[in-house]
Amino acid sequence: MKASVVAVLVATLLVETQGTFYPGCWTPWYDRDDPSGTGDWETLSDQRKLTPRGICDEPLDIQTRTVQTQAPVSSTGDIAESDPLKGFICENRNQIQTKMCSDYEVRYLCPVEFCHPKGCWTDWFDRDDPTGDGDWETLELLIKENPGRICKNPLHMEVLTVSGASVESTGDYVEASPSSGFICDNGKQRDKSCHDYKVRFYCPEEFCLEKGCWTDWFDRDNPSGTGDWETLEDLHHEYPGQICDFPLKVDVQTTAGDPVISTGDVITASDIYTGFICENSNQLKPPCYDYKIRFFCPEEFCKSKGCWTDWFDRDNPSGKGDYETLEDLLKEYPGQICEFPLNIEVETTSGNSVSSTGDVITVYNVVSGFACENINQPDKKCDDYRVRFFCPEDFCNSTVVTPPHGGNCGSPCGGYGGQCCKHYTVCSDNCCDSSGVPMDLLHTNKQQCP
Ligand SMILES: [Ca+2]
Ligand SMILES: [Ca+2]
Ligand SMILES: [Ca+2]
Ligand SMILES: [Ca+2]
Repeated sequence: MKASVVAVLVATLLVETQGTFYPGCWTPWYDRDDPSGTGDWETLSDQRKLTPRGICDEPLDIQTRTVQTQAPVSSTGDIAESDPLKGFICENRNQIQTKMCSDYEVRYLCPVEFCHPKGCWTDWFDRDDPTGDGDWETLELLIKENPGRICKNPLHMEVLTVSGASVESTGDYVEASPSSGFICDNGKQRDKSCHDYKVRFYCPEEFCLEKGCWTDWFDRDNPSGTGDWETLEDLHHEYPGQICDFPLKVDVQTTAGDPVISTGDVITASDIYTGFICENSNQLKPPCYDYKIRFFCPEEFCKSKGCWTDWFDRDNPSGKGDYETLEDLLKEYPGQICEFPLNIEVETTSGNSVSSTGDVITVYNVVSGFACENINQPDKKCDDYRVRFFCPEDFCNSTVVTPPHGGNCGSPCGGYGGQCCKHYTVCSDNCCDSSGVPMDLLHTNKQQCP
């Protein structure tokens, strides 16, 4: 029997609706209309005109509730019709007792092909070779050896040979599941030998949200026309490559930096599928405020936008161990490493992989950096490692301008022995060493900005 790797790749987004589980996902709640005219017209076709990326062509189900109290239609006594393919309509003329419909919002259940789950793929991992008992790429060992880089509860996994071929093509008998990882046991093969495989995992939203990045703020529209339209579709068009296809979170403020709720504007849409829409016609006091928007994108996107630092080797394992922590490195190499790296890479100073040394690693993640402690090793001695970090784009684009600039850093520079220079990462004057590298970003005078 051959274990089916395909099976673990099938998306398993199950949504419960009326006691039945469907593979799919609910859209955000939409409230397009008010009942003040002829009724509350929350039709699918009208909503899709506003938010084409936000709803599938043929929803499987629809849910409706009042905007104010989030109560079902049955609780208001309104006579209304609702259909997943048509949307929701409550006409005032059909109401006998109330004369006017309540204000409703709707959401739709879309099929799984439409859903863009808010998870993310890890890097590919290949910790083992099939030379011993087989190729053991188990989740437990991978997490232990790559702390912070794989979630504890992956939703899916993918397996390929290290050269990129499918498992099916090798004919190997393998065991694979997202909860335990991958094993190819040489003893279970007809020819007593496995191929060498690599694996990656699909992790849930919470894990990805720790690892993504915010885009810049965008403000493409003004409310002078029909409203302020900061839709994802328009923004993708106007700023190609600057926003991921499927953002994980959205953040909106007025261009003055105030929260949306402070304006009192009635917002048509503000979600990861649509972006942001404020229509002047929906406001008691038009026009809408002018808003700006930014998106939180998955790590994969962020990684395509940054740069690797140099390799750093600040410590030797001669004391308690080899401590290449981010905190120490930031102190010793100010301006050369970003404060919030997106990725970390570690190897021995002679260029070998961490897994090849067999050392038990204490710390290995983008937040804390790397540490190997001698006491944890069977031979009581760590190898000597070096680290580098992957930094966000704004850090990579920053330039250090060396003097002549002089004199705006104030007194701290004298005290720290440096000279004044300008560092665009923080948009401020810094005390720099002779090569123009800021000595310590804490000792800055933020008065001067280009
Ligand atoms: Ca409504
Ligand atoms: Ca392998
Ligand atoms: Ca705007
Ligand atoms: Ca070292």
